[in-house]
Amino acid sequence: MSLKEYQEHPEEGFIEMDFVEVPAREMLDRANGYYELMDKRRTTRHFSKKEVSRDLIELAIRTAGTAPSGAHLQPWTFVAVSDVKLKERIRIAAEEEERRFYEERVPEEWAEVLLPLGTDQVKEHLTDAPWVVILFRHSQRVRENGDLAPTYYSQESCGIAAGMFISAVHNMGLTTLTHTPSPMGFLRELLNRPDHEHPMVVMPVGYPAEGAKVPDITRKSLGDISVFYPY
Ligand code: IYR
Repeated sequence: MSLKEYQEHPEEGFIEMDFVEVPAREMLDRANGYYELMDKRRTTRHFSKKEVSRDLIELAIRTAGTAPSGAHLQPWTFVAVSDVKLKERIRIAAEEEERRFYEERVPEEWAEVLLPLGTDQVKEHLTDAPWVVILFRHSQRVRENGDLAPTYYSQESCGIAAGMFISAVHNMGLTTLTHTPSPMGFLRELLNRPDHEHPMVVMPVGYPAEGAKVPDITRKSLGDISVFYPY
């Protein structure tokens, strides 16, 4: 519908919401079940080479694509790579950036909080994981007349979509890692994306390697991450 049509018949753009009420007695069980599922999610950097079908990756991306977004512009492209050669090229370029980061650029106060996570410039996950999914954020959109116009809240929108991708991957019984090589502009060239798309996060997806390790860290308590009124 055009802007003018919307202004004249604003109700025409709306349909009935499809909302199925969950019985109150089931709500707590469902809430608990989801919390317990998500609380088992851990980030490992050690992936198995075991294959994962494309169907599963498509479903994780579809789930991420249900995220709310600023003005419903859906300002994201998920580039899913299983091509071995392309994953190798991504790894080589990412490791080059990371080497500079760890050897030259990392400030002490950043190094201090990375230490417990055991990260370094070696990025095996980029070639071990059967899939590497790169989320590109659109800072602009193409209007019907071909002009570029801004998107709104694209950082927030893509952050939400990434979160939904992560929970979808965990729910299907696989694991993913949010990797942010910095700077990561090389991904736009390597993956042929246009100038208004910005690589935001690299997410290898697969099975954890046998005996995969995770850092021995804890999560903040509810009291530490929330405030309720009234107490
Ligand atoms: N990009 C680097 C450094 C890094 C930064 C943060 I913030 C992390 O949570 C983890 C790593 C890397 O990927 O190693």
